[in-house]
Amino acid sequence: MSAALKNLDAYWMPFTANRDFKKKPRVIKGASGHYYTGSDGSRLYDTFSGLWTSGLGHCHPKIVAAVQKQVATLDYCMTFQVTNDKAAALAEKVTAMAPEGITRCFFTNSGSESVDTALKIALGYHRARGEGNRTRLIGRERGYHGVNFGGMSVGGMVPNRKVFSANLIPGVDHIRHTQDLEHKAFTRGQPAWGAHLADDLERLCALHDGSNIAAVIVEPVAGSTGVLPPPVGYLERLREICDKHGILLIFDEVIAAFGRLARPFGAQRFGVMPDIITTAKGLTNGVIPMGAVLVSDSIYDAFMQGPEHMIELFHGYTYSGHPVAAAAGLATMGVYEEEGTFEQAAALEQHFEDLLHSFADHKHVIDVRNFGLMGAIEMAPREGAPGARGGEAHKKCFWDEHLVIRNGMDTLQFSPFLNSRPDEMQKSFETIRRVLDTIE
Ligand code: PXG
Ligand code: PLP
Repeated sequence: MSAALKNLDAYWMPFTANRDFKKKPRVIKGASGHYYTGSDGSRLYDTFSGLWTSGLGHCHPKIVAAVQKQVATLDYCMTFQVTNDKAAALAEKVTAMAPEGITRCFFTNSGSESVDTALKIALGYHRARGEGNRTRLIGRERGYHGVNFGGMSVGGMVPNRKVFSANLIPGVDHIRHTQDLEHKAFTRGQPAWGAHLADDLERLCALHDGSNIAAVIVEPVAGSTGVLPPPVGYLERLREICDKHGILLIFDEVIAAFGRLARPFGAQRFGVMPDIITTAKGLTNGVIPMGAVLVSDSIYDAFMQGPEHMIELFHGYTYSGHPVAAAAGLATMGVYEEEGTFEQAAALEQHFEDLLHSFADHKHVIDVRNFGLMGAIEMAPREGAPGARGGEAHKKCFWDEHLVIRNGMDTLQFSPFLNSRPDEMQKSFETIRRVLDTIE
């Protein structure tokens, strides 16, 4: 074992079973294209594009070069009352790719920060327009909006909320989730059943009076809780109800944006326009942490009042619009365009869907879901040991098959590269099948 690996004691790992992990650590020391290099020198295929982050593959030469150049040109400058050329250029680029009407861009460093920023913008917007009574925020069960207090509160991941239950922000409610094995197990793409589940928002509008609600936040396709594509007509219905009650609709596109749904933004794929979009991950291909919140002119304009020398929104991060992150973002957008990445992603969808759904007959599998290049295979939990099957699959893939897969409990999630090779994609699923066959 190398010196670094002997010293894992100091390292408190995020979202990891630390004690179990440290008995036999899985450590990556390099990457190139679609493969990682393990600490033992092994080559591992990555079925998750990092953590939904790296759709172009790892260490893309154009992004690497842009970062190297930027870090030697302008490593940092504050973006409060000063800014840098790269942040300004990236804001222009990203809003040009956004759905019509989405015209302004606020930078953060992560999805969690994007979500908390978006919630604050929504509250500030209503107050600026004289509707300060609109304070309530609505999320959805099984939603994931990061781990900061705002995002955790509107989120619907039970284990993430449990310990902090008494400290979640007040004034938050949740509409019900859209998962239902009885009505839509093994659906390919968007389920036909379930548009009516959006009417749960009307229930909350009736309970609180819609005039007290500031915003509704949903992922267009729920990602972290096991890939839940929206039922046909569901997002349209949410939009309608929000319009009826004057509520802002926030799409959390931390996963969905930048090609995962074969468009710059998920909103464009579904043809449903939110008022605010949160992003991160694919904004820089995961190379440098960065997020962005995109809003319409009307939201931005609502803040632009009062004395001109005064700050309009008392919010921002030390690293908002970091020049090296912005350079990575600009290079990433350049590659998406030059390589036709979103078209490549579209062309892979059918193959991906077929491979996923070939698991429908497997003895452990109780559901398969997919949309765009997001997919999930859900296994039944082992009696008395939920999560054990998924965990075992993950470890076997890593150690025995040199394959990095992602499991949330017993659901295997897939986020293939937007430029995957069809044969490698196929091989990875053949391997997973072999592994599932060996698991009790
Ligand atoms: N919103 C959404 C929709 C996300 O998917 C976040 C916010 C938070 O982003 P940061 O950058 O703060 O992590 C995310 C992040 C998984 C998994 O296994 C997904 C995420 C994070 C961790 C695990 O699917 N998504
Ligand atoms: N804590 C302290 C003491 C700080 O000075 C700052 C920023 O200046 C923060 C927290 C917030 O850090 P960031 O802007 O990186 O989110």
